[in-house]
Amino acid sequence: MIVDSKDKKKDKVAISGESSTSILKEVLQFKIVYWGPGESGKTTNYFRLREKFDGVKLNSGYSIETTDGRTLWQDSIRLSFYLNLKDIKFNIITQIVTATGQERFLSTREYVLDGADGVVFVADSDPEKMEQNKRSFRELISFTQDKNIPYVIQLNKRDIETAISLKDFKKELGLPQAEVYADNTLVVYPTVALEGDSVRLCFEDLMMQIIFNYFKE
Ligand SMILES: Nc1nc2c(ncn2[C@@H]2O[C@H](COP(=O)(O)OP(=O)(O)OP(=O)(O)O)[C@@H](O)[C@H]2O)c(=O)[nH]1
Ligand SMILES: [Mg+2]
Repeated sequence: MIVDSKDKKKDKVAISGESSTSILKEVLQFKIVYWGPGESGKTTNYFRLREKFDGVKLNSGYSIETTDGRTLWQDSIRLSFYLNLKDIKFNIITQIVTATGQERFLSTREYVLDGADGVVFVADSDPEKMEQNKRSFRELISFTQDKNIPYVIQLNKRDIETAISLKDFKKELGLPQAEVYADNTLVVYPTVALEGDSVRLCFEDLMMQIIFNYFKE
């Protein structure tokens, strides 16, 4: 779990927004991309994370939109965390980027994915958006399959009345019906990005996978 400087009580966890007295060994830079169909809630995730990690942000971030509130190019922000492994301190700089879900911007989407260390796939709970969910998921897999990039799947808008069941969603996307994988991460993260529910959990679990991947290599 990642904690920012306001969350000092959770110090036993590995990552924090606070510098400690141990010697800084290395600065690691990662990039996380929020990917998914148009209007599934990627920019909303971005705004909630920006609020939740207010204490550790390195810049104020930007959000480039069309006049109707759709992402034209991307949203981006950089956050700084510290990871203490034994007596070695790592400064982890994470850039969060959201891709536009608009169909007509396929080429910019691929560009945004360039250099990604991890992806949050944001799907929409609206059953009428299932085809878009599937298309976007296939697109993501086709761009990432050779690169072994970790990703987590978020099923957003769990608050809507007609929300698809988790079971049906997993079936449609060809995912295992189990709730968790062996490493305890969820197969699907149900979220209400509008309220900020589980947005941080989803982000932190992906960060842990990215860090684990980094040290494994
Ligand atoms: N009911 C509900 N609405 C949500 C939720 N998350 C986002 N929305 C709404 O969905 C709409 C689209 O949200 P955005 O965050 O702009 O979606 P996006 O994925 O960035 O869209 P593009 O950039 O156009 O691909 C907005 O009206 C949000 O308020 C949620 O959890 N529940
Ligand atoms: Mg957007």
